Amino acid sequence: MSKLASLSIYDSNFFTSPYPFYEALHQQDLIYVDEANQSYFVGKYDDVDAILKSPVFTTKPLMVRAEPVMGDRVLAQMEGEEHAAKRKLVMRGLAKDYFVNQYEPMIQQITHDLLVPFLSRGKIDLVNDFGRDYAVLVTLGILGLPTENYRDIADWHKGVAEFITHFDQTEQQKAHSLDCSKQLISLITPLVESRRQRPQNDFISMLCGNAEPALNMSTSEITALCLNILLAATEPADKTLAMMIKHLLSEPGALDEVVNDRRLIRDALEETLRLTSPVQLIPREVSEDVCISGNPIPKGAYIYCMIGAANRDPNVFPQPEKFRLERRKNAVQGDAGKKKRHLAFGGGMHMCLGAAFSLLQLEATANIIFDSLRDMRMEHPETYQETGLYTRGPERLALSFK
Ligand code: 2IO
Repeated sequence: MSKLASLSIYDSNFFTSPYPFYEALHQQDLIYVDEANQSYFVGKYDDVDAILKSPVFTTKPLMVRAEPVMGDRVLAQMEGEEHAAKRKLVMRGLAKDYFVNQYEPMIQQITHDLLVPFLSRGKIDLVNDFGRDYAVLVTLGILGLPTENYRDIADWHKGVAEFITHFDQTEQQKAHSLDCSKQLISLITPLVESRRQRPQNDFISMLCGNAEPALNMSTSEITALCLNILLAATEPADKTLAMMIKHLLSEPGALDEVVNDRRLIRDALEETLRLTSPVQLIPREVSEDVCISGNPIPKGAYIYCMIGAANRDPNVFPQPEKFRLERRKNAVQGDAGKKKRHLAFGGGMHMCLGAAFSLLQLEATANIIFDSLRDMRMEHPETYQETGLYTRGPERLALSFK
């Protein structure tokens, strides 16, 4: 039986590191409640897993969190046939054969081009010198959007992401985010219209539905879907990459092991997603009175699935605070005999549709980094700091290499 404990998401200790709060949650079997905001923060693996799979917990919070900056509904707000058809269409665009033939060479080129200026210097900040540009360039490449002014696009993306992931935006900051959203929408809208007139062999033309005329999406829906993909593919990518390198450098012998056996990159990525999930929270609204681990929760309350906490549940992940490359092999089995996976990609019908793609993407990039930056070391490891409550990642990752 778990008990309710108060938590303020504005608590500066929570912002500095949520991990001690997760540990207390598991040790004392807690559900956190933020009374002022009628919000419950749930972090037990089995609770989170069940919430994500249940239609009782709706994605209604996205109406206020995401829709204003997306300009229309995002995929996660949809259900039934509409959701299934649109999800399938996007997933087809991200399929493995496209990856091998089109996206992988593009990802390799972007990675290489961004690394080149640093190779002779022997130093790079993997977040600020590489990751930010990398993440947005790859996403623009997938969507077939122009890359000349990608730094502007990166800034607008940042404004949009802040609207969705920051809880304490001032009115002024909100206005800035909405302005960034306007800029992106006016960039993408004419492109959608032109692809509708003259389809090409690209992602947006595919969304315009020449292959799937029955879907008949409006321009604003397609634009919102592009913004959805821009955000979902960009935000977590550089964070995950930098945190993986950080973990490999912090765990004695781990980097060498992976550099010498590249099949282990996949394990390193999965373990990074578990230990330091780039998306920490998934919001839901409960559509009827429910009980979670014995606690009554009223209809209409917000539930934040703390996937970052669920991924450190000691009942599922022994010694959860440790980075272990072999963890996946030894995973705990669930009821159906299936290995219990981390919940960093969410779960249920809205589980990340880019999960497989993102792993292939980061695998391709990590391979090039390992080939190009030999003998990597962390500079000033004591200054390493992660930030963010909703999406979380390192502020910088200063490396030296040969
Ligand atoms: C637009 C939060 C980076 C998604 C999103 C609010 C919907 C959905 C997610 C992820 C990651 C982003 N939610 N991707 O949590 O598309």
